[in-house]
Parts: sequence; structure tokens; C-alpha cells
Amino acid sequence: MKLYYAPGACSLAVHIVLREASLPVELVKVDLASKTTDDGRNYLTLNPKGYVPTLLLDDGQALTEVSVLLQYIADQSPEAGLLPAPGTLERYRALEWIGFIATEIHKGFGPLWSPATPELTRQAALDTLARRFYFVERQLDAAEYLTGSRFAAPDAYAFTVLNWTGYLKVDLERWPNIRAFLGRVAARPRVREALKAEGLA
Ligand SMILES: N[C@@H](CCC(=O)N[C@@H](CS)C(=O)NCC(=O)O)C(=O)O
Repeated sequence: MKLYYAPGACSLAVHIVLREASLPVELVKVDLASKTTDDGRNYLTLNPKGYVPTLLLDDGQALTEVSVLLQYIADQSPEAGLLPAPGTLERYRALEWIGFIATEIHKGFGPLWSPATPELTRQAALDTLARRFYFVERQLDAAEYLTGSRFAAPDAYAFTVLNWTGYLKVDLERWPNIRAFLGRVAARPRVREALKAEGLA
């Protein structure tokens, strides 16, 4: 498999889960501005949506969307325990987290990345994110990870997007559990490998 990624982008969640699942993968960096890849492709021919991540499967098919890739990888390596078994309520709880992270947190950061975003819009985006962070913070009152005492796929995704607060200078003082969670996940050996491979460590 090949993972097309951009350093520190949401593709990092997929990268982490691949490493946690001990699945062999070749990393290929994408230049999102020019839509070219380090293996010499026009990225749009691989993924016409133009964003990362894309997972190129061994049979040549391209699979996209973080929430789907997390499930695909977890199901390739069930013994890694990255998602509960299909059909169980625990599985739907984990998917509930992945959906929340994708739509409420990942996409909630959108306006903060653009220098063209007006200050009022930026503040409104931060206020909404703060409410979403509060929900995560309360979950982490009782557990080390989002779905309990074990690291799982939703944690890789939450780590990736909550880590953007560092780049965007969003102070996490109000959310000490989130800050501790980020440190806990960053200390995992496979996560450290992923960060190093993306030039982020
Ligand atoms: N719905 C997509 C969103 C992916 C996404 O937002 N990718 C961002 C990086 S985190 C990106 O590549 N943006 C560049 C662009 O849209 O051109 C998914 O879940 O995979």
C-alpha cells in the first residue's frame, strides 16, 4: 500500500493507525499547492478531490476519506484492536467518535487556516471549537482515551486534529485533559515514528 500524505495534515491519523496496525506502507508526500507527488504523479489523476489522504491499495485502487481509511486499516489488522468488531455497539460508539471528530472538529478548524478569514468569522469558529473541545475534555475526565482505557483509531484522529492547536497558537489551558491526552498519544512509540517520518518530531 502507498499512503499519499502531507506532513501534519489529517493524513497523519491514517499514517498513525497504519503503524499501530503494523501494516507495511510506503509514504508518498503530496504538494497540495501544485497537486504533484514525490513519486512524480499528477495527484488529481489519483484523487480528483485533490486533498489528502489517499491510500493506494495493492490492487491499484485508490481509497479516500479519513473516516473510511481508519476503518479499512483497523479491519485489515483486527488483532491490533484499533476498532471493536463490526456489528457490536462498541463499534458504533467508536464510529460515533470518528464522525464527531471529522465533522465537528476537523472541519471546524477550516476557517482558522486561511489568512483571508475575517476576524469575526475566526472568533466564531474558535467559539464553536471550544464547545466541541469541552465535550472531549469531559470524556477524558474518566478515561485515558476516547473509547476507554485503550488507544484506538478515534484517538489517532483526535490527536492529529487537536494537535493543530499548537500550529495555530490556540491555548489549551482551559482543557488540561486534552493537553495530557496529546502528550500521552505523542509518547506512543508508533506515533513517534510517524511524527518523525513526516518531519514533525
Ligand atoms: N473529507 C476529507 C477531508 C480531507 C482534508 O480536509 N484534507 C486536507 C488536509 S487535512 C487537504 O488536503 N486540504 C487541501 C485541499 O483541500 O486542497 C477526508 O476526510 O479525508
